[in-house]
Amino acid sequence: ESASDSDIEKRRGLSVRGVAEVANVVNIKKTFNRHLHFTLVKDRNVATPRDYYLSLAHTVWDHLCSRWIRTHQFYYQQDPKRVYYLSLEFYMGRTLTNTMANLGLTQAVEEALYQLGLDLEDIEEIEDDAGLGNGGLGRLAACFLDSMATLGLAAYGYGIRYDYGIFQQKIADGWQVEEPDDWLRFGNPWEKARPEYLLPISFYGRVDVGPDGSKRWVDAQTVLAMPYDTPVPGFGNNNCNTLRLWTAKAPQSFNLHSFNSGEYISAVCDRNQAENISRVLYPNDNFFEGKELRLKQEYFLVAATLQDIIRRFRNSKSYNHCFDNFADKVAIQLNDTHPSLAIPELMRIFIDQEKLAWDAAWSICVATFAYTNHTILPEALERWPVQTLAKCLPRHLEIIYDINQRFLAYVSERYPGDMDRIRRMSLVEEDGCKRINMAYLCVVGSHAVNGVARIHSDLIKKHVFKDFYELWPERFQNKTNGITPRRWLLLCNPGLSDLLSDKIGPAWITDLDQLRQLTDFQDNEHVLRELVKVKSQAKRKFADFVMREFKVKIDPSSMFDIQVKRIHEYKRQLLNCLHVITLYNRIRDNPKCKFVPRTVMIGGKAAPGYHMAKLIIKLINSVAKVINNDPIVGNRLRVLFLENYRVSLAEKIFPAADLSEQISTAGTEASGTGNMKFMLNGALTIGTMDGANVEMCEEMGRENMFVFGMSVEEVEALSRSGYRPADHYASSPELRRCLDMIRDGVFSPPDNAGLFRDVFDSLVYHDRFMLLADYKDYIRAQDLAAETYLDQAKWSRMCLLNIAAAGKFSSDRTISEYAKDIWNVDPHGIKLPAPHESPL
Ligand code: T68
Repeated sequence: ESASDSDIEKRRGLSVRGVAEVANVVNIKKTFNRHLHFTLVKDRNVATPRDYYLSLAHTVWDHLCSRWIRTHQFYYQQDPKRVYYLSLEFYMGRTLTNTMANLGLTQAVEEALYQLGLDLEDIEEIEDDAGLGNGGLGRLAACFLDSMATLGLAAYGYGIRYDYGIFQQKIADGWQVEEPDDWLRFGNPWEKARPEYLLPISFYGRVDVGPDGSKRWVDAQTVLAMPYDTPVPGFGNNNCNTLRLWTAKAPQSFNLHSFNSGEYISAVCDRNQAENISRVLYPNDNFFEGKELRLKQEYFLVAATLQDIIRRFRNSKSYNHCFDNFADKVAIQLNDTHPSLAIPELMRIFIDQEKLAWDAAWSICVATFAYTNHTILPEALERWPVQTLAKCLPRHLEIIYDINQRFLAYVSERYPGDMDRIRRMSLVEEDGCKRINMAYLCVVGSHAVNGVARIHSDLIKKHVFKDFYELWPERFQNKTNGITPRRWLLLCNPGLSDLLSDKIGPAWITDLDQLRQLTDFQDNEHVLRELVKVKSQAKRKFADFVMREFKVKIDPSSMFDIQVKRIHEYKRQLLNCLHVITLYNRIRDNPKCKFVPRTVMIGGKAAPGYHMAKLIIKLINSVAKVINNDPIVGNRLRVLFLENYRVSLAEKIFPAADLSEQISTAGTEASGTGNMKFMLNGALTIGTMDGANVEMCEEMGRENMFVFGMSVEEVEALSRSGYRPADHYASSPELRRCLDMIRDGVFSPPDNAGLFRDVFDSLVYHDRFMLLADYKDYIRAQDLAAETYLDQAKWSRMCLLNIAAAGKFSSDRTISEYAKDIWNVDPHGIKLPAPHESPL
């Protein structure tokens, strides 16, 4: 129709995907062909889809290089304060589409490939995710890099270049099976190795005391750290920061004794030992595993990074041959306690190597470091056994003891005679096996400590760090998490992006608060219909994908009810299951009843050693099998486990979602960030008053969210008064029936009727996360969601108001707050000239 033609024209004019200028298109085609010939050494007859992907990646890379070099020249000249984001995880996902979007190349590339007879979307699908993270914590680091580059901060990400990222999840007979994620198999076109900048890292050995009492770490073994740099382009500002990832290399001298004693072959083979440090990401989320290899990874990152930071400081213009102004020029953010050894390591460098006095060194450290806490679950807190530290890092253990001694002296000065307080606040836990509480070390060694959503920041002040908050209230802050609107709207949802830019202009991309303008359209039927159309298209597209990829047919007109996140008892995927079984029973009891068709999709990885999480996956698949094959159900209810949930699959899911499940027990999910991605893409939330849900609800208004369940205060009160899940089992017939079905083998394989007994027992006799207490209110909220879904006008209006209220959850806002309140840096905000425009 003609109206939509002019719509398309109008949107082209507004397009934020760059302009397909003829000159650009010609240039891109030329470069693409040149890379196919000279870099891949292929012609069009023998080129594989991967060759096309790599040619395109190299073409786009060429557009990054000048911007990357010039950004770092600019930082050298201006010498702003540098921000270092230290993280054991950077969950980056794919890079091609993001780079094109941030460089404004998308349109030109699309056109160039079209002229070459190739399809951009097919090519994009070739790229493997960089899965160097578990979930929220690692993805947050990736969103922060995008925002720091877009805001023009002189910021660096520092992490480990794992050979194997988060495992690939396969489902076999309903069970999770892990496969290694060999993501570097075909090479990585987005990194530049820097083998010329190797740094030595020490392990083991002992502490030597000099005649003057000075300490030295001696007889240590050495492993080398080799940096690989990945460019991090900002959106539309010609800025390009660096993510530096370290890989472990054995030094030439490694195992020299064996070489010389004729054990040549086994000595060469043993080099692997050293290089295993960066082999594989530990696949636990919200769980501490005290393995020596993990400790070595943590120290490896920290030691390599601090050498690099100090080298850069020494080479900078403001270096006065001392460290007095170090903290004015360097901010180091610790992403959870995983890089917490940075605190004793910087002290070791200052004292043992630079010969600073303790007090001078300590004030610089505290002024430099800041720490972000991501969880209050006790099993996730890092408490390293003193023995492990003594063996791997003897000098650091001594320094930690020294820190503790001075700290406790200060505490007893402030609270004379309060011995219990001193015991509680000690960095060294004495009960049972002696351990160091790394979170306490971070609080003592940082000038700022933050939680990741308001409710979480309040809880850490009340519980985990109560004594520390009393001592230093000024250290404690909140920084509510955010997500980058570039990846999580512009790039993953072009249909919605175009609609938004059409209605309110494209400024939302770097100023997400602009979305508030949408409120003006809340009663505009035309706009609401367009919104419904965009959602339906995304749902059809996802249904096609599910058909192709999983060979499962789903109905795009049913409500897409989705829970995607790591599988964990506190996230309560089992509560979702109980709802699904409840719906199933209602259909079976009353096959003629009015029913809002639903497709319930659940996805996520279980940590390989987490037995209950793996059993939950098996249960979901078993429930799906029974329901999907029951002819009485027909297409009213479908259940689907989404295999191998990861960043690139998430990008397909959020645009297609109607209902977002955010159902953790109040007080357990520090923030959540998936919740924000659903909201930004126009899904409605069914959720508890937990994590960032609280603030989402506040932004959109309670009438626009399906809120249910106990509040934190109610959870705490119930715990105190003694929670008895069996009472709920006894008193609610609908709930009891679901649980009995799980116990009695309705979903079990024929040869193993008792398979889900542990699930039943865990819920009815323990129920640590109080699912049974929240069941009834959850079902009420689900029924309300279904009823609302029937009223399309109302539902779409709520969607619009959700999107309109999502501005706060931009990681640009989060990073601006870190910059101002923690790092004391100014986003330079200026746009650098493009390489062809002018010299710096
Ligand atoms: C998550 N934490 C929080 N941890 O659970 C989530 N843990 O609420 C929050 O939104 C997110 O952090 C960002 O702040 C994690 O993802 C881990 O992945 C993890 C990894 C290793 C060890 C412990």
